Amino acid sequence: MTAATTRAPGQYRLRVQEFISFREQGILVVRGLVPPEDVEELRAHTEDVIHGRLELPGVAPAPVGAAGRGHSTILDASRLGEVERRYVRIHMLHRLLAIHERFLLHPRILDVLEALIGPDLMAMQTMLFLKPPGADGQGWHQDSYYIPTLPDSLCGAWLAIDRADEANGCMHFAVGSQHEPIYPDAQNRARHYPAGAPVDLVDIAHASATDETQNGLVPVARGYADREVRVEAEPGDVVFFGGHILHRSHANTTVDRFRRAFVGHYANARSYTEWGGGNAQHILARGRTHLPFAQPRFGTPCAANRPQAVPEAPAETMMADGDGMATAPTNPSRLRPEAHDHADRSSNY
Ligand SMILES: O=C(O)CCC(=O)C(=O)O
Repeated sequence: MTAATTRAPGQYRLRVQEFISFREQGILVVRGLVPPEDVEELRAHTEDVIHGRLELPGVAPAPVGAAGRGHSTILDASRLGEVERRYVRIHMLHRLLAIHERFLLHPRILDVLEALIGPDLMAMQTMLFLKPPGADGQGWHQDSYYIPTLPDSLCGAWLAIDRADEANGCMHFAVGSQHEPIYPDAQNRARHYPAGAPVDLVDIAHASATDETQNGLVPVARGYADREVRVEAEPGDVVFFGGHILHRSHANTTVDRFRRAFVGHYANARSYTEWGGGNAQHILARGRTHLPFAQPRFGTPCAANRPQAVPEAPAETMMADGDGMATAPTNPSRLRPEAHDHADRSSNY
């Protein structure tokens, strides 16, 4: 997959039942969403990271030979070196490496997000999970706790690079908990609820801790104990999940299998955020917005670098006419199909 190629297998059109399922379950698993050749490119890239063949800007280089040589993903556990342990998870590489930007803006992933939280999409964050054999998991947490957007429209897209199952630490979700508020800690309550939290909302501490005696979300998660689902995934499957749903993953207990995944986080581009440098640092992936946005640093085609992606004028006040209903469209260009980024979807990449 390169910025210039167009081999994406076409637009993914969400079905109504999938939309309903996302709302009811809090997650949506789209099997085989990313084509095998794209997953293979990403897998090969992670091999370069694991084996220290790629210098990551700003990240200390891997010790020579730390991960052995060769291209196999099946590594003898005794050869797992510092590099794999250090790189359980790497954040925000889309700001440093073109391949991460392209996967953050993968059109098939954006197709689904557009229907779930769009139409206007802001691409905010990436995480590359390597999760080698023996690596720890992550305890119960809510992603919007870390990445607040107002209004809150955060959605994660978790792309399996390897097969993920219970043994190597697949994702678990507490179905139903997508309706929970965000449980803040005492320090960040105002970030989530600037105008006041629900009166009985308790502060929690140590979200994400794998130690259940420490993680303040454990009592909340217990309320969903009979609805915890384990999501096994094959390479190319993508799990979409909203920012409120409680989720976790267990340790990778295998001795010979990585559990690699690429995760992007997105919000509706009309949500305000101060996270990650604010809206001006996040890429307009689809649609338009009245808020500032960033260009993709490596030129991956998306809404931000289409000619129509000038910052939108502030919305005109809705005027009531004779029947009391709104009148003029706030911005006529929004109504012209050719002015929207779907018009030339085939040239997405
Ligand atoms: O992949 C994992 O193990 C955890 C991922 C996760 O919790 C997230 O993306 O929010």
